[in-house]
Amino acid sequence: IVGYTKFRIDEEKMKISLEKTIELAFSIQTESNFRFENALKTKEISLICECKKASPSMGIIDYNYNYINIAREYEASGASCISVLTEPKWFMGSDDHLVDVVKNVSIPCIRKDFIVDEYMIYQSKIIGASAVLLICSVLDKDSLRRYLRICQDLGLSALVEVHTENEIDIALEVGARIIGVNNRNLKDFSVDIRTSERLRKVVPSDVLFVSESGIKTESDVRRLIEIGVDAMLIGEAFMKSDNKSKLIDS
Ligand code: IGP
Repeated sequence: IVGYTKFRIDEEKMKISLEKTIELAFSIQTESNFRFENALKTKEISLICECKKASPSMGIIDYNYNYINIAREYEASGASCISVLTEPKWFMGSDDHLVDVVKNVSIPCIRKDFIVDEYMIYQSKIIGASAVLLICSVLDKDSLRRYLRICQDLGLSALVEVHTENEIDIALEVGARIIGVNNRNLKDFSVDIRTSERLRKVVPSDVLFVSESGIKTESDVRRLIEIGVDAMLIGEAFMKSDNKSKLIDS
């Protein structure tokens, strides 16, 4: 996925240069900065609800993918933020999905993609994202630090995704303010919610702790509340449900 994304972005760069993209990103006036982080701080426990048509582990999840209606339903049900997959090949997402969702809801949206080039951070700002995902296992420490700096300068929040203690150390060292523990092992797609339980203690309380992936049952949610997560990022369970608002309410 990373290799393909690099190739994809190189092609996009040929259409609009990095210099132009940077210029455009900084020229955009947003009403407020770091909306994603602020939204997560408003509630004791926040929900980040995801719009995702397909995934490498599941294949197509929603054949009738109406991301605008889904996002509206998430907002109406009390979601704090919306995550929109923009990766085109494995998740069948698109930057346009994010643009449309941002136009149709008033809560902050995170661009869910594999950021492997600073170009993508500027793009994210331009298409209206309030946050981006930075995955520790695909970025070296220096890139992570550099990308966080760019996010900071643009007023974008960064959800720094980790899966191990060691990655948390790196995330904290480079100054992450929001850490997302992925319960899914990206190497073999196995999911274990105990990953969040184990890593909760390692993240200091002044850094936001998001538990991501594989959250499906009421007992999963209860457990995560008990261990004191700040937010949960849920995709599949909501995407598969015909009554998202009822599920979110419960
Ligand atoms: C959502 P789930 O199991 O509820 O659908 O997971 C989210 O955590 C997952 O989509 C995700 C993801 C990612 C997708 C987590 N990290 C990185 C793409 C890239």
